[in-house]
Amino acid sequence: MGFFSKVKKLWGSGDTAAAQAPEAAERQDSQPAATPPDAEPQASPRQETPGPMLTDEWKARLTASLKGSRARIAEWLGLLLDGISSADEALYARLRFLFTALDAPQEEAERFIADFTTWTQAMNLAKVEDFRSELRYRLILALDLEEEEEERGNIFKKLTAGLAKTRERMTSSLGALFGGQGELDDAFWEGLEEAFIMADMGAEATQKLLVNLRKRARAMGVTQAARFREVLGAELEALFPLPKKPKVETPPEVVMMIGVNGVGKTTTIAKLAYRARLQGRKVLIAAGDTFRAAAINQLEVWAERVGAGIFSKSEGSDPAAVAFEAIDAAQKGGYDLVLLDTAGRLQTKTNLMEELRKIKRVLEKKHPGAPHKCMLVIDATTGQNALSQTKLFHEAIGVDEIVLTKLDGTAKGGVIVGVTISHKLPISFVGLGEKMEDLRPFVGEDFARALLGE
Ligand SMILES: Nc1nc2c(ncn2[C@@H]2O[C@H](COP(=O)(O)OP(=O)(O)O)[C@@H](O)[C@H]2O)c(=O)[nH]1
Ligand SMILES: [Mg+2]
Repeated sequence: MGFFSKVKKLWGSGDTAAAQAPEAAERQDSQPAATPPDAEPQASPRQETPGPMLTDEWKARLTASLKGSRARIAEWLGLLLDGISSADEALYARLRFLFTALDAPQEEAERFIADFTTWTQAMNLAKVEDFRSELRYRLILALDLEEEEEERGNIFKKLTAGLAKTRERMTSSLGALFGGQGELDDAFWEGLEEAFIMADMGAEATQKLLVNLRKRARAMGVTQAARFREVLGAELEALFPLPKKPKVETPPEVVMMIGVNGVGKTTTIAKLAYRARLQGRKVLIAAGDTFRAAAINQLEVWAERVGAGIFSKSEGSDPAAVAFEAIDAAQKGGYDLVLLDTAGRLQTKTNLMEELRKIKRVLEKKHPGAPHKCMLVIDATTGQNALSQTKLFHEAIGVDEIVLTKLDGTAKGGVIVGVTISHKLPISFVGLGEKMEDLRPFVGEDFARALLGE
């Protein structure tokens, strides 16, 4: 689902009606009744800025590109930003033209633009080079393009770049193994074991992986080291379970974020809230980390920036009470999604686990089905610690999904394989940087390809 309650997808449909110019597309509620069906897409004259930035030639080029056989976000973005130097009326007029061409309801188009304006101002993104990727990500989510070929390629590139160090560490040893002419003998398996341990997969997961690889090699009839790469690739691609889509009988959907301090819980909440908002959902963030006033404050700032509601109580309040009251507020306010932040002080391990269990119980009682997801955030740079944290939280609370942050630039990305093998938990998102756009859905197959290199 995208930001717009209605958009006409002109690209890639292959149907002839859609292959007509969007000018001829049927107009519905978003257009005044008096608009002739063959009129050009127009925003209301009050908002239109004609002139050099919105020429007929430019309109024709964008329109032609929209009618292409696939979504070409880079091309659309290039056209939108061509000759534009800052986030100003000229850019908004072009965005209006784009949204009108796609038949997006005018009110929602204006909301998108207002939202973007607020963001660029709050984040001080005055110049095109500062906000280009931000605008791209917003359009991707708003128009539901994340699964499209071009964007998948873009995420894959980021993932590959993020995994460069892990890949180096792993493939330098694997390269020697796979490059050999020998059989899959004891020396080969020992070398493999060492490479996995080096990549932070953990001892237990390494043993399980080796057993699976022996089976797979037999099944695939691979006996030579030179062909083992195929075996490993296939094993990794098949490894990752998909996250389940939770059934939400009555809204709001409630997601509880857990994990130790510093792994990226709060910023991940901001990123998830931002995504959900740009997919058209109404989001409430609940400040369940009441241990420090600064944590509450940090969340309030994020909520404001990403356009989410915030529910918070004073420092030192009972986090279970925050959870309870936040659900009340969400039900009354018609929210679709509640993201609950929690504390992560591991110094007081038993207290923390007790506190989290209590929050979970309160949620279950207050709102049947909640928490619909318990998401554990782990930090890839901590390597083996991420493995032990997963064990601890999963055993004490029950984890549904994992978000792996800070995968950008770490050499310990192999931990993801270890966590998956040891706990069989799905990884729903990976953090590839500090920007909002750097939290992306995890695709196991892409991860495997990025890790092994192509
Ligand atoms: N490089 C990078 N930094 C991240 C990522 N996710 C979070 N961070 C940073 O990690 C730090 C701690 O994040 P925070 O959300 O406060 O952690 P919390 O204590 O778990 O709530 C912040 O500086 C974030 O910007 C990521 O995917 N990549
Ligand atoms: Mg925090």
